[in-house]
Amino acid sequence: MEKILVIGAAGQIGSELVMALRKIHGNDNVFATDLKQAPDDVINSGPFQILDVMDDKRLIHFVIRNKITQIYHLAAVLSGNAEKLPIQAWEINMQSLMNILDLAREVDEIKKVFWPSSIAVFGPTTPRVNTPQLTVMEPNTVYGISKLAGERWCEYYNKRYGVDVRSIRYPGLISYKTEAGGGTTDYAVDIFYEAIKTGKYECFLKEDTALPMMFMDDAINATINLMEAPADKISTHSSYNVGGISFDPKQLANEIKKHIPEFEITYKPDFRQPIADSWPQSIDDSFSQTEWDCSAKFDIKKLTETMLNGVKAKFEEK
Ligand code: NAD
Ligand code: AKB
Repeated sequence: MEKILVIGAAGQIGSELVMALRKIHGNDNVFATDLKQAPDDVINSGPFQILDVMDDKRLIHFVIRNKITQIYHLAAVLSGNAEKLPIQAWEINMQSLMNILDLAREVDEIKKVFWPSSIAVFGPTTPRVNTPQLTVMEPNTVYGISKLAGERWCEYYNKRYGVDVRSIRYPGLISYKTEAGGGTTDYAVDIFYEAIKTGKYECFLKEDTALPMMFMDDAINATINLMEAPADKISTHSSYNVGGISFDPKQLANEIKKHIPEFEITYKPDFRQPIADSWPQSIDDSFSQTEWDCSAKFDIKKLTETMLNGVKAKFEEK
């Protein structure tokens, strides 16, 4: 029986991943942890504890006491927030990963680790359309640099110490359960809240800034598929490309207008525009697809409908 630790369980991905893992492995076998309180369903359906991933001593005690066999390490400072405090972001993103990799090396019971990378590993010199798995990688954001360095460390710990660490370069993730965590792709979440609340949205990216995106359900399925794939199918322990869908703010606004015809969008690019301009517009995940299933079911139409209904229901609950 697996005993799973999720670090960053109060965040955008963690809050949904914990619930999906509890359905598969049983509520009591999935330990949710974060620096802050998680949503009610996470706290009420199984174990939840405040735990700082930077505190390696408490972390190792927690892992041994609860006989943890798998770790999903999701805590990080995302691209937009990282540019505001680059050195602190580097410290958190790198040291937390090193704590987890060392733990997995030292504790025999830990059989698998999941750590997410990002499309931010690519940079302005990378081919931006259908970006392949192997290509030029010269990220120019502190977040992207930390993710690229993290990928190299994951591969190193796999080759040198046999740690079975698996990773996805997530595109921008879109969901309504928990707020997005300070990234460059967050406009594609915020836009739905403002569309419903005020009928207007001022976008911090230009209208034609295409980026790869994915609805959360598809991201969770891809993550679980990767973690459940047999070890002999998994050739890559740095990180895998995952494509999702690609659109720009104008296309998303037009999709929203099909449901809210009076919706208005304006554009006021800020410091996140150059970050977005340095990232791919679309991702080629054909290599990943040969080893495990990372296909997306949500297109822009289904994603828009689901987000509008989900955000509306959230406002009605309040
Ligand atoms: P998030 O900011 O919503 O959640 C991160 C969580 O980690 C937060 O709840 C935060 O409180 C927690 N955390 C921060 N420092 C911590 C610490 N020291 N100890 C314990 N917990 C701590 O982020 P997210 O969107 O859920 O992203 C999770 C991971 O996925 C990150 O590594 C991120 O880089 C990666 N990722 C996310 C996206 C996306 O679009 N959401 C895309 C690519 C990669
Ligand atoms: C961000 O915008 O920082 C994240 C990501 C793509 O890694 N959503």
